[in-house]
Amino acid sequence: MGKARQAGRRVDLVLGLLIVLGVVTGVGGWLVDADWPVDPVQVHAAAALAIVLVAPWKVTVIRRGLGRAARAFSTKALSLTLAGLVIVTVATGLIHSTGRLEYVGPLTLMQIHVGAAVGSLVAVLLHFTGHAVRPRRTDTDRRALLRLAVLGAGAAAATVAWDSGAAAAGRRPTGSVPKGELRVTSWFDDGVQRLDGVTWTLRAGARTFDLAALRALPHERRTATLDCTSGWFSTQTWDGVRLSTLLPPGDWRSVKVTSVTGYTRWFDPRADIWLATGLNGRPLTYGHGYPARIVAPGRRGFWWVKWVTDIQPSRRPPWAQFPFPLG
Ligand SMILES: Nc1nc2c(c(=O)[nH]1)N[C@H]1C(S)=C(S)[C@@H](COP(=O)(O)O)O[C@H]1N2
Ligand SMILES: [Mo]
Repeated sequence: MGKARQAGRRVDLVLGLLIVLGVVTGVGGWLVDADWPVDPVQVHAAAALAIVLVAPWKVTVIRRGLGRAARAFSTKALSLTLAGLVIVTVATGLIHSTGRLEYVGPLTLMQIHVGAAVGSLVAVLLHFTGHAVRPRRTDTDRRALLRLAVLGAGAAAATVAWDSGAAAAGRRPTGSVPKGELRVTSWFDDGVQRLDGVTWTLRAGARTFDLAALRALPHERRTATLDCTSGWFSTQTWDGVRLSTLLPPGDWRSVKVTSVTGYTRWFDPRADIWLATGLNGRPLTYGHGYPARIVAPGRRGFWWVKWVTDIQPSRRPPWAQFPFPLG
């Protein structure tokens, strides 16, 4: 095998691994709760910047490949598609971290980022099944390992530089940037519900509350930070009732909380979870979950179920649910 081809294989292998690392740490960054002592987003950024550092070599490899008449058109098209998707993924991720841009047309930057990342992963899999780049023993000689170490150090240095220079100040370990106000956000396609406070009812176990009855329960005020996986967080003051007040812990494994839209999460009955009716001293707005929504301090935004209508004991342990909402 020629030297050039081997160099190309190594660049491909490293890029493939970096893309996988990026996806794993990206999903990891969505799963971490606020107070976990890990910071996958830092590794996520380092993987992205390592891709940028390797890019010049990849450009050379791609040029050479495109020039080769023997390569099928479909292979070339796939390579270029993959390159384009990776560029979009890395660019949207880095731009997001600056906190300067949220929307591109109707899409959030994070939607584009995740969409392009999923596309990249699919293209990587097709690429490697198309012309399998299997690691060989000779790929891991001392020189290759040394280069890998240099790349790692370069990526770490670039991450520190990016963090202190370009990235928005005050980001959380989840990568989210600070916002003064909550953004009305849905996990997937739940539209804003405009519920009628007169006819709305809450079922909690065997009991049923109307809004007046819920409001008559002793409320407590607390400050909590909502940290959305779309990459922002905001700290606000909430008025609410503990879940354990509405449904005293009993002989069940979780508390199932359901929205009028069917959006559902299961909580540990002993966890610090609230049903809020007020935000900053006022009733909730429709967009933020009127008449009642979950406040889950320390949990990512997708746990904060809005437009709650049902709170029921469940035999399902809280860990036995999909990590992200399906509804
Ligand atoms: N019923 C329902 N509740 C929901 C969602 C949803 O799509 N449907 N989105 C969640 C997500 S992803 C976030 S970040 C928060 C956003 O709360 P906000 O719109 O009050 O800022 O609501 C959560 N609660
Ligand atoms: Mo979210």
